[in-house]
Amino acid sequence: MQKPNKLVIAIIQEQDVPILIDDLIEKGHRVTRLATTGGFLKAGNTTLLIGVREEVVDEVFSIIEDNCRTREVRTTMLSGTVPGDAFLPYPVEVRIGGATIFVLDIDDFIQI
Ligand code: 2BA
Repeated sequence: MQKPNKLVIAIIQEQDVPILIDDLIEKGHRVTRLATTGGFLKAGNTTLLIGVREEVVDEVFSIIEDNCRTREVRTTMLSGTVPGDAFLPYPVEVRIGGATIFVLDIDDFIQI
């Protein structure tokens, strides 16, 4: 195996995880799944760590694009008021995903 030199970090919705991971593995990629929580919605999501060679980063993007959908979510937020006062709930509609992706350079890759 050639050493990966890019780390793709992809934050995706939980509904898209099983099919996306199957597709990545089927196409020969290695992936680690982390259970994470979005800061805004405070709801569960999934972060994938995918170490790859630079030349296949675009292929990974298109696998993610093929398997991750955008969804509208209705939720209730609480308005911030002065401490000790009541919080007022108000509805918001939020568009999530398909995926939020970061690509980092890998300085070194060691397996012991
Ligand atoms: P959450 O932080 O729970 O955000 C869920 C969705 O809420 C976001 O979808 C966006 O549509 C909306 N949202 C987030 N922050 C907002 C704000 N301050 N005001 C109004 N609306 C806001 P996505 O943008 O698709 O993000 C999905 C998840 O990806 C996020 O979940 C977070 O876990 C992660 N994420 C997105 N951008 C990030 C970033 N720059 N750094 C780290 N994580 C990020």
